[in-house]
Amino acid sequence: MTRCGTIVLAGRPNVGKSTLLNALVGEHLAIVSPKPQSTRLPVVGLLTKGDTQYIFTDSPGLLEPEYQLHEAMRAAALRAIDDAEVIAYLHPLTEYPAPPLPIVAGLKLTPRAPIVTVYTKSDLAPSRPDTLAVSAKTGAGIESMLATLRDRLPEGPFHYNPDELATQPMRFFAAEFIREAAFELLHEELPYSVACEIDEFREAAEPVYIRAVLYVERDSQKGIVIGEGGRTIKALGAAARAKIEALLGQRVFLDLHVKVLPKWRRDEPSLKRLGYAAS
Ligand SMILES: Nc1nc2c(ncn2[C@@H]2O[C@H](COP(=O)(O)OP(=O)(O)O)[C@@H](O)[C@H]2O)c(=O)[nH]1
Ligand SMILES: [Mg+2]
Repeated sequence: MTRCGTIVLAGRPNVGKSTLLNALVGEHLAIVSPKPQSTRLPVVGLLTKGDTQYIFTDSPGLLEPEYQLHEAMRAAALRAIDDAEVIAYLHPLTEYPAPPLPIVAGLKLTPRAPIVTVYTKSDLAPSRPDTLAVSAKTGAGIESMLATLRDRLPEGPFHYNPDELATQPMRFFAAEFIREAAFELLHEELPYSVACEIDEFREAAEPVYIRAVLYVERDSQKGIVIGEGGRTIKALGAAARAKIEALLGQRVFLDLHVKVLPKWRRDEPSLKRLGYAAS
């Protein structure tokens, strides 16, 4: 009998959830940044190995909301925890021991699903007996993490074709990779004011044609994103295009524009329009 089920990667911001999702799936799906709170929406990654299909969900970090975007991110993370069949609770090994998840997450009730505590970034700390520890950097511990999760997954048929790695459409990843490039190339708080919308995605074109709008919150930010003589937006577009091409396996023409959507992080209609808040 095969096994198949959903596993949410949950934990505080910056513990390595997105990096681990990518390592598990073997493909760069979830955006990663040294800056915390880069993940805004759950990203699903699939791994089919032998008789088991793992449906992993990367989730936004559990945090105290400071503004409406944060509230939407926290709600998405809590929904992902509620929906999962197994909770992989990630915490850095350098900060052993992990406080209980309900405390970290501010949950009123203990979640229904079994919780597996997984220590991350094991390459940065000495190993400890009797702890499940992984390094997404070196791959250490991943096999034993998979074995532990497998035991907790329900028996049942696969939900997806074993060759599939992702469930979300390419335009979702295109928008995410533009944001990832913004996290790499823009400084300080500016990446947090960046959102992205795909206006057009012509997959049949050669190269694939994508028209995207990068939104910021203020005019002054627009100037910085464009940069002197358009230098910054050009570099950002090139970095994002390379990421999209790597996942798509095809050449891409990225037509990238910058616009101001005033205070979108605190504006419910804007959050809905950008797909961050449930409509
Ligand atoms: N040394 C080390 N760094 C890691 C590891 N996993 C993630 N990181 C780094 O930790 C930072 C946050 O990672 P990210 O996956 O974005 O964390 P998230 O906010 O929990 O999704 C990034 O700079 C990663 O490169 C790991 O296994 N080892
Ligand atoms: Mg993340």
